Amino acid sequence: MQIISFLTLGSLLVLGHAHAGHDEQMPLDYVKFPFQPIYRGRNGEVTADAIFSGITTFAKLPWVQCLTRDRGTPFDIAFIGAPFDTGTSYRPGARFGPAGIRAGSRRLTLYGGYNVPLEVNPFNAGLRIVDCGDIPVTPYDNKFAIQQIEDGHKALLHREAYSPLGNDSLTGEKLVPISLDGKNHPRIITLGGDHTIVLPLLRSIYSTYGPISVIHFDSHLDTWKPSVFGGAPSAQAAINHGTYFYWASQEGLINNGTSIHGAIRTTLSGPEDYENDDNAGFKRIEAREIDTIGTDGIIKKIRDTVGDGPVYLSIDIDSIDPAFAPATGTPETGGWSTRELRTILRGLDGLQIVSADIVEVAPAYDTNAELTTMAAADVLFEVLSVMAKTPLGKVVVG
Ligand SMILES: *[C@@H]1O[C@H](CO)[C@@H](O)[C@H](O)[C@H]1NC(C)=O
Ligand SMILES: *[C@@H]1O[C@H](CO)[C@@H](O)[C@H](O)[C@H]1NC(C)=O
Ligand SMILES: [Mn+2]
Repeated sequence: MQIISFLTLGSLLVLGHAHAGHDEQMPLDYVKFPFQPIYRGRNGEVTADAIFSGITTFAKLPWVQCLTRDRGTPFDIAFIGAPFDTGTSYRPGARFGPAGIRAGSRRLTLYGGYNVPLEVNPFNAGLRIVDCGDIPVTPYDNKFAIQQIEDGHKALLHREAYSPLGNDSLTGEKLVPISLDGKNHPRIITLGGDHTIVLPLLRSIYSTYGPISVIHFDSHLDTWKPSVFGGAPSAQAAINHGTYFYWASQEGLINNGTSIHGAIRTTLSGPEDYENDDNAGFKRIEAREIDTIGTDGIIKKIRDTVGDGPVYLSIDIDSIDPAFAPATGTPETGGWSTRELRTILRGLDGLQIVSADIVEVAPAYDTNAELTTMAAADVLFEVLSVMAKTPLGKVVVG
């Protein structure tokens, strides 16, 4: 097997071997990061699989059918799509977000994937990282779809991680899991979908970690009461991409006072929207604060708010200015640059980020240059890097 001598990646090699019986199933053996020697050239040189060829998964990671035939295959971090966009108030189209983000992510490993400022290669950090494809989501019935998303996410999250929990990277002391059941669960990165999906995702997170602190990058609050946002002509209409945090707060899924929004710049129905947001348990960072306190100040505010506990990270692509990420459901000018958001995300290094998502990517409104889907993929590269650096566990004191 000539592949072996050219692969330096232990963890993915293990994955390939674990599936020796599935050789006919192309992606598992076919997708091997970084440069995938498919065949030897005339002079014995190795030709890499080009990043623009083949089947597109996130960052060309191995495709594992986690919800169906490969449900026994463990992993440490999984990407999964939730192609739902019938909770959208303005531009629809985020159902194509998972496919678009995957297309925008193809180049992530072109040079190997080493993250210079974070000093880590998340693809080569000893973790098994996979793309699970998409959760099947009906476009005909929101209630049913929201349940599908919760069930699909739980089916992945409730498993145990592939790699044993190691030792604390700073102190070297043994780590214990932070989950309610004391098990070491994998981390899930969900590709939306409109922001409504975060309600079922938080229900899943709650089932594993209890009430969670949320870091939410968005130009909008998304804690609106249904009577304010959408008018709520029916119980189902009351659950949409501007109200899901209201419901999450009502259901007790979110820690009160240790959650925070970043990049807020929406207009309001009135100042009382902020009172309502306070009641939902959130602190706020306005987009314009970047001009006064800078990225360092924003990072400090976030870290001071969420502390050392488990945190869920939800990124609306509209936190980035539409100059950099135009393809989204409800664009707002005056946002952060892609560079600024990436810097802020790197500033979350060391936090216990249990899972994350990126939402509201609607590729139909993108430029031909894939500005938005590329930004979404690069943002997730920072999230993945931060996750790869920090094991999900705590040191037991005493
Ligand atoms: C963790 O630390 C223990 C000693 O406390 C050591 O025996 C073990 O090998 C370490 N594990 C890793 C993965 O470094
Ligand atoms: C959160 O705490 C604030 C301040 O103590 C309180 O006014 C609010 O009702 C709480 N919200 C929830 C959802 O418990
Ligand atoms: Mn949002």
